[in-house]
Amino acid sequence: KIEAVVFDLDGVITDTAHYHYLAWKDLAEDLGIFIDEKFNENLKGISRMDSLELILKEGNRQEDFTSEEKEELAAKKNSHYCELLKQLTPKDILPGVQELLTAIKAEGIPIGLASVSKNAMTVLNALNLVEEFHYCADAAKIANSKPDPEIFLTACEGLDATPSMSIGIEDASAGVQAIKAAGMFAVGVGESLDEADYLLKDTSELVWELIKVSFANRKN
Ligand code: G16
Ligand code: MG
Repeated sequence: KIEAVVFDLDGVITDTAHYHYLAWKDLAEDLGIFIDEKFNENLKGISRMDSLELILKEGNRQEDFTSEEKEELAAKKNSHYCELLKQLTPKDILPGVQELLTAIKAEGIPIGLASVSKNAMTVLNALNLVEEFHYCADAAKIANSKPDPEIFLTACEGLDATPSMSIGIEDASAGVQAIKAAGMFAVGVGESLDEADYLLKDTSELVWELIKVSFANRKN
């Protein structure tokens, strides 16, 4: 029996990945660094400070700032991101997600959240989805961002679920790697997620009956 389903937030439940991108792109441009959507793939599932480091590295500017200045840059990106989040409403829940949550809930299977975003609860609130989750791992208490399994293992623990009997859903390569490293079954949504056990093009393909079949037929 499936013991838990753990969701990533950005890019799976709603497209805040795009807002993160816009906010980083703006900050990077102020620093004379240019990033595109392809580069942004590397930032998905990566913590705020680690994302900033990757951007500075891209512009060869890693040594140009003190850690205090880096904190300020990260804070600036975050306030822009929070500004963009104000537009978010339940209409921004991606296709298929509400139906999936309802189907899982109907079977009494615990639902968890594994987002390394410190804004995760703000996002869930704006989408009116807080009640759907039995446990949300607290990003502030996580030492290692994805691809480390820590956040998925924390979510399983919080749901009292065995990782090998649990499913994780991700849109980012680092996230799929984190799910696999946790010993869970990985559902990948999007492109270039070869490590996923079950790969879907977009969230509208997240059909619970089909996910259950692929989990039952898993090899290990
Ligand atoms: C998300 C995003 C990342 C973002 C991180 C930290 O992770 O995918 O791009 O850098 O959260 O977000 P914040 O700056 O809001 O703390 P996840 O795990 O939800 O994909
Ligand atoms: Mg994501």
